[in-house]
Amino acid sequence: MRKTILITGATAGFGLACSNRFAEEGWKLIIAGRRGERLEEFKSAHPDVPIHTIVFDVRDRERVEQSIAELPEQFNAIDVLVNNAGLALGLSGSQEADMDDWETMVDTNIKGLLYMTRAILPGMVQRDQGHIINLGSVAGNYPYPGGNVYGGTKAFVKQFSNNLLTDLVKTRIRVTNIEPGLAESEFSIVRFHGDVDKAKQVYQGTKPLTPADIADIVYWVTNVPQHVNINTVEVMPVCQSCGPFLIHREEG
Ligand code: NDP
Ligand code: 8X3
Repeated sequence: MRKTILITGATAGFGLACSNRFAEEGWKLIIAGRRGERLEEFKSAHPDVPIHTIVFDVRDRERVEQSIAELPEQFNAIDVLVNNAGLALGLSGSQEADMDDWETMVDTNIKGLLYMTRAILPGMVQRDQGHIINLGSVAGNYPYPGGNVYGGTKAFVKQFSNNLLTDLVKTRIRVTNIEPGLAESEFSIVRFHGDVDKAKQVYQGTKPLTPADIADIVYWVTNVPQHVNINTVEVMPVCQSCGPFLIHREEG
């Protein structure tokens, strides 16, 4: 029997790559995002795959709850939830960062992820089956200049994932936090508010991770034996590593 996966942020990047991968593997897909036309394009391109589309903003709690409550019967037993929708906005220091950018990141990366999780978890617990896969980031583990609130939201995702595991220890539900480093998608275009040239520079001279690399990892963690939980996967491209501590020295 086909399993069911719900992927948020399925219109681009990691979410789109996961949609492709799980469609190829014969799963039923629930794909979500704000750009409905992209979801419909995906659905038309995969006529043999059962696909349900949800056009919503994950920040809209009521709409999230309603969309999950109203899932067609064929799709309402979700085996895997991929909490992927998310974004970074800006790379300014905290003293000058835009408060609206900060709020959008908190509302999307933290609150949106919570709305999704809270809407879907009771069904998983009732069936005593399921897997929640969160998209964290290396930014939740290591600081970098300008990472301030984005990194903070991903640190939240990390700790929330750990705490979910403790709440669910008496169930068979699995929780995995995937923490990628440099990966090329629409991520930097969004971070720089549509400045494509600036976004390109982020990847210049590098061989970054691809969305397909992340989809491979998502597929792998869902396919380990049922008694195995991959808690965390931290992954960087070979060209990336951590920097030294910053030390500011006074002149003279
Ligand atoms: P993309 O910008 O390519 O894709 C982001 C997806 O999230 C889009 O499908 C977008 O869909 C969706 N999304 C954003 N905001 C909302 C919202 N408010 N409501 C619903 N959907 C939303 O980025 P990536 O694929 O790279 O990023 C996916 C996740 O991975 C994010 O959580 C990101 O933080 C994380 N990540 C990315 C890394 C990278 O370097 N690329 C590294 C580590 C983690 P739409 O606009 O149609 O709503
Ligand atoms: C995305 C990776 O290094 O741009 O989460 O924060 S990074």
